[in-house]
Amino acid sequence: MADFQTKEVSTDLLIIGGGMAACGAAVEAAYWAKKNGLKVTLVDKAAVDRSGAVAMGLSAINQYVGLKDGENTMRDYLDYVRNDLMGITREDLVASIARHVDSSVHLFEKWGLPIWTDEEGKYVHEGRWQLMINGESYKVVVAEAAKNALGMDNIYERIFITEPLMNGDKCVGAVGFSVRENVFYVFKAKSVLVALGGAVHVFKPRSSGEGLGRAWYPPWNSGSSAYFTLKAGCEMTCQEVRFIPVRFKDAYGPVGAWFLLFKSRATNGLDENYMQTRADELQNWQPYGKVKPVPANLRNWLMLLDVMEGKGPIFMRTEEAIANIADKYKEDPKGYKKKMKELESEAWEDFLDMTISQAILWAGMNVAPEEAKSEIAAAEPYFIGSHSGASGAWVSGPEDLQTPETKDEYFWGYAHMATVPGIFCAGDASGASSHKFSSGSHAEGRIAAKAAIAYCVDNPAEPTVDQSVVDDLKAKILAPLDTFAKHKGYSSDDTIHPEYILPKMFMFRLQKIMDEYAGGVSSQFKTSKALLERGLYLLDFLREDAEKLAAPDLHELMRCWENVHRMWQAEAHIRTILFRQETRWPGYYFRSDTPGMKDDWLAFANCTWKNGEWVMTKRPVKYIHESM
Ligand code: SFD
Ligand code: AMP
Repeated sequence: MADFQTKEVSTDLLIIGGGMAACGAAVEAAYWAKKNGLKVTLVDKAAVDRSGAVAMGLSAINQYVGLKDGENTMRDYLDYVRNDLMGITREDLVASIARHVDSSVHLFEKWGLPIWTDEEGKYVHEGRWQLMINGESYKVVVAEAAKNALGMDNIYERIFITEPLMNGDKCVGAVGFSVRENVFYVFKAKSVLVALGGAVHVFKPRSSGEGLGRAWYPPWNSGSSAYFTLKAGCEMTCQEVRFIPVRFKDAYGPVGAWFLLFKSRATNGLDENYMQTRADELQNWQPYGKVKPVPANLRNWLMLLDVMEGKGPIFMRTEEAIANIADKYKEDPKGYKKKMKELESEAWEDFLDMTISQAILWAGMNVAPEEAKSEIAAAEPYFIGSHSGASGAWVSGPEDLQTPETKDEYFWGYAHMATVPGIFCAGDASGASSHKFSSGSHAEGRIAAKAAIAYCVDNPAEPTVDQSVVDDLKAKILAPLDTFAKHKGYSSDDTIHPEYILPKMFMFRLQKIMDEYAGGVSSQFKTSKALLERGLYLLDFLREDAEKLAAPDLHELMRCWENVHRMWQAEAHIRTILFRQETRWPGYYFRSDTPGMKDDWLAFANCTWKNGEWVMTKRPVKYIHESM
């Protein structure tokens, strides 16, 4: 530790994370900061050009509401999100994002992102809310605008944000370390915008052995948003609402384009369509069982019922879907050939744009999607507030979207500010506002950044930092390097040691606990009070051993803290599933001791970590005007 320098950076607004939400925040904050003579600083653990979930690119923009185009009303979108989340949603937040998201999409287009258009120049939709893009360079395009807005002098890359910097109850910045050089960073700020993404690898993944590490959501998003906000004392929401996506098996290629654009079916090993053969099951989950589209977790559930009865494997009928579209051109052999080529290249581009490994797996297995069906499966659980999960911090809605009934519950001054003053959250970091995806996360970053700058203007006092707090944090954060240095060489294999635990082994233990007790893949997503309590008991031992994490180098030091962050996400999850005495999202998790939905649980399950204790709070679900 002796050769570790400390660098201090003072700023007004600190944006932590460099993904979609952070890039949106950067663009908006730069504008308002300039007007007010304020400084904005952004810190990312990676390089903004290719960091976060959109690193590989995307093939669709999944939130485009089309409000001005008159395609949809706000109520249409609010109903869609409410139904997909089985009623648990903050409509004020969803509306706040939805009314700005189209403008983010128009900015992307202006900055150079190719959005598909038809002969009339209209956007090509994948589904009602989704637009097709040539999105291999999506993140580069969005990052360029953020970099231009802030200037590279205000962007710190490859710094892993480890802990909030607190002065009593007040957040005065963040600390972290460079993953390339021996430098410990202290960022002092009047306001912090948290956009550190979701959490992957909290649960044991399906991939193992040579495929280990492959996941749908990015493994480098390791629960830092949840950790940061929990440790800062923010109230959290929907920590039980994990997301389990159905994905092409083993390389996790997304299914949206196949279900929506190509209008494919999925069938089981007996060629049955579980959405038809299991339709009666939807009666058990009313009123959400009757809505269209069927909520994502219920679609999963019908499929899982087949799998649990041994009726797998489940296949995406790519060959059938392509044939159905091409059939319309059968009369004209030349046109048919051309269409087939077009469909074939669209099928491959979908993966080449956002999940290259799926295209590689197809190539490696000689898959021609126009000839053969491909296997799909429910992935392991992820924590993601921006897709069809909802976990994140509990944030204030904007004032103008409140009703007299919601105002006292959902509004406390600045839009998208957490319950700790000065901390703002966006994208995966903010909860109960699902279905924002890449575009909505960007829009939420913009909304939160504008509010955060207003907060800085209203609260101009310089942050007061207690040096002893910084010294303690530095010692704690760098300790794994010392632990390794002190004990290495004692055992014949440095990965197995009586005095310390390496981050990978630590992660395996965490994943095993979550998989077996909290309803992971191996438990068919089933759990119960008894299992969850046993999981918490085992997590206690893991937390004790976190003190013995060891790191041979800076990269492994990052791995140590990533896994501590995951562990906190895990505990928030288990505690909140325990707190909610029902099963509301059966295709995400099923509590065998409380198998159905209960009316008195049409409510938010929130948690706060305060003075070393977990405080659980039930908060009411209140929708905003039906006329919106
Ligand atoms: O089809 C630290 N997503 C999709 N969105 C769409 O709009 N269309 C799609 O087609 C989408 N699909 C999809 C998607 C994601 C992935 C991985 C695939 C396919 C394969 C979802 C969006 O990508 C997602 O909603 C947004 O990106 C969320 O934005 P944000 O900002 O909340 O998260 P981020 O972009 O991952 O950025 C996180 C940032 O934090 C950094 N970071 N920095 C410092 N210190 C730490 N401790 C940090 N921890 C993390 C990261 O480096 C990153 O910069 S489809 O499948 O649905
Ligand atoms: P995915 O590729 O599964 O992440 O989905 C991309 C988008 O399509 C998201 O907005 C999903 O909610 C939506 N989607 C995926 N599959 C279906 C389906 N079968 N029915 C309706 N919407 C879907």
